[in-house]
Amino acid sequence: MAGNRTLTIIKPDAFNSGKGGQIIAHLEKAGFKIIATRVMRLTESQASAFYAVHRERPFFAPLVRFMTSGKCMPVVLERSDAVAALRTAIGATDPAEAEAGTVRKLYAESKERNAIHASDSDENAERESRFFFPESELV
Ligand code: FUP
Repeated sequence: MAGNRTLTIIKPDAFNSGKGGQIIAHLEKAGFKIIATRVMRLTESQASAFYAVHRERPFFAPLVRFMTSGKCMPVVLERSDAVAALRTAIGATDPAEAEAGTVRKLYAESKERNAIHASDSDENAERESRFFFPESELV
């Protein structure tokens, strides 16, 4: 993937309120190309595995509950400097602290229900992309 791909998830709050298309359009305008996508409802075991790094944190159980509360939309995106560019495009974890015009400022309800996930490193982008998509869909 070497720096030009990342993984986003349009989370259940945004997807279920019909914001998925607008968020994809926002990301395409920011220069991202869609490589792979699907619509799915995470199981508790999938959400727990995806967020395993946070399992000791007090927000882990509510996070897993939220992420399994409805359908979501994982998307592999391609652009130069993809990880950093997507983190900039989505804004801070808490929409109250996010820059104007970012996805979270525009679409997130709260720090807990914050509309979108973005990988935080090239290594995690690759791991998270493989979590959702077979190799054959990532060519
Ligand atoms: P981010 O990389 O911006 O998605 O943020 P983190 O990796 O720190 O957190 C992952 C998810 O855990 C957030 F998107 C929302 C949730 N979270 C909380 O619910 N409360 C917190 O205090 C921090 C994170």
